[in-house]
Amino acid sequence: MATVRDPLERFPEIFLRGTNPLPRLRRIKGVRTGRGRIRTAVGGLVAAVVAAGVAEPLAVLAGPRPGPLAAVGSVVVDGAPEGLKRLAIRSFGENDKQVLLACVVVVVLLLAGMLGLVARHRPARAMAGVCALGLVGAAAVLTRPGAALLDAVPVLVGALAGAVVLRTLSATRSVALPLNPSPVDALSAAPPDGVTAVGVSPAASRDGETAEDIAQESGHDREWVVGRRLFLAGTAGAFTVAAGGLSLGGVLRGRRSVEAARRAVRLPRPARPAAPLPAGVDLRLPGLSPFVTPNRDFYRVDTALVLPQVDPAAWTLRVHGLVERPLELSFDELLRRPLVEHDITLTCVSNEVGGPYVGHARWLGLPLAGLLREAGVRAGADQLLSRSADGWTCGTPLVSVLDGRQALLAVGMNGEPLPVAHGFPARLVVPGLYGYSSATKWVVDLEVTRFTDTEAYWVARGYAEDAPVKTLTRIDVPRPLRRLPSGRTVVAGVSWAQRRGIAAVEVRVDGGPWRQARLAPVPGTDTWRQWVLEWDATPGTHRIEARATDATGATQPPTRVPPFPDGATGWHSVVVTVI
Ligand SMILES: Nc1nc2c(c(=O)[nH]1)N[C@H]1C(S)=C(S)[C@@H](COP(=O)(O)O)O[C@H]1N2
Ligand SMILES: [Mo]
Repeated sequence: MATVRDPLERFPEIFLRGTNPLPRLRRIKGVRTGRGRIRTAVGGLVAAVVAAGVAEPLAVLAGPRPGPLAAVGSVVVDGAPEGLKRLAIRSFGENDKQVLLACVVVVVLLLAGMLGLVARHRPARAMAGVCALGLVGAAAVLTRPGAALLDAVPVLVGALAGAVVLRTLSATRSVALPLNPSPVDALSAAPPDGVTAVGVSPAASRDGETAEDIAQESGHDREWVVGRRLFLAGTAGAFTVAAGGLSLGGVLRGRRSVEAARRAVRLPRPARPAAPLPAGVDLRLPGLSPFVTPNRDFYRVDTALVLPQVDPAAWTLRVHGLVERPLELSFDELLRRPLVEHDITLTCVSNEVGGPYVGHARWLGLPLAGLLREAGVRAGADQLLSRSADGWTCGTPLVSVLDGRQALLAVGMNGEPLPVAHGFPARLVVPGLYGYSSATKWVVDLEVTRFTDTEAYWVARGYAEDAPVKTLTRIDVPRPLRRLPSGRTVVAGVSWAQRRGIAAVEVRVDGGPWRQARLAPVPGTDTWRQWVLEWDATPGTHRIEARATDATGATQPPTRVPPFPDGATGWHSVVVTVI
């Protein structure tokens, strides 16, 4: 047997010893054939998967922050041009996060495959490439809010593991195998000098080429000589390690989840409960959005690729900045204060006319105005800058918090602790403002400041500093492009103009006269309002349009305006065919 030069190079041997190289292995010349190229590229992929399988469980052990892939994804999210993000939200809706993570994975795999190819001839460069990838991952992790140096260790260890695998797999080469080697032959044949041809007979193979020939031709006399199956065995082994690592990471993440802590929270009774919803608030029509959106159906919009897991026992809220008496509040202290309930419809600025990013809930929380008065807002301040556990920021005009509306530091949503996806343990809700400028989930910090001093996340990306919700109407029934039987049917939907309230909704068919829809009662101005109109549908294709008028007398303008930079307007219309 030739000498073993490097412990790394024993890797193939381990597999070879355990297997009987099968006689009918086809010859794969690692150096020149297309297959060899695929094989080395696969080596790169395997290395990447192993790197992830090693880094992920370590990342979970290191702390609650997202792992390297999610960190890279978040860097992409934060750095992406606003137009691209809008496109992503429009194209992928609430699956945008999965799509983005999948893109990151694909890019990493492509790079890894390329490094695998490089590793064939330039192992040193490939190793440098792996190091570079590891450093990019580490840098991404370190830019995440709250990251400590320790958080970079898992991705670096993962990169090291990937480097070892890549080196090992790219050091394997296959050569001719005899058609019918006897096991004795195969194992006892002396390899040509300098070639550690374990298990391969230098005797003639099918096309007469021997390990020696290959070694001489290719000049790769330091390479191990192994068969394709060996490579596959190595690959399978590496995938097993990676799959084990990834599922371990998943289990550990599950244990770290705050879901159990959430279920243990007992919300206090409100000191000032909301009045029961007026009878008839919900018209209960099939296809019409229910007045109260169940928590599980509530739209979700945020930049978090991995849901922040904020332990209520460790949570505090800091109130500071331009205040007389900075203060800090624990979750227990928050729950001991007199809480109020309020019905608020939340809307996202990204919602297109007719879109889904609107929902209604009864929120339980501490009035924000009282909390700020306690801290004592100083003259000159005009912005409440709130920050979430994952570093997202939101700028709310101070006047809208202090003008008497029910702005809340909320802990409850429809009678339960906030779901993790909706900001557990605490979030802001301010009636009348789009979520990007008012509704910070996983909130941990309130800074009283000035708009001229700090720009919040979406304002830095071009959205308006002050964006009151615009009056909007959505036709829920009938659905677009529906085929309906002719005769009496209903047109129904929801309209909202938080703070102002909806005074009228009108519907028209095919540009005909506007007709008044019947409005359901509402508990106040801060909620959406259901409406319905009976319609005698005649055969043909029809366009139904709807518009609302708010309580100030302003009617929704007809022209469509896109969501950027301060919210969409225009009439919603639906085309149906009556048969
Ligand atoms: N921490 C955090 N809070 C956030 C956001 C975010 O990206 N991160 N997005 C805001 C936006 S744009 C909206 S519309 C609302 C949506 O709240 P929901 O997901 O509970 O419906 O949350 C707001 N709060
Ligand atoms: Mo939003």
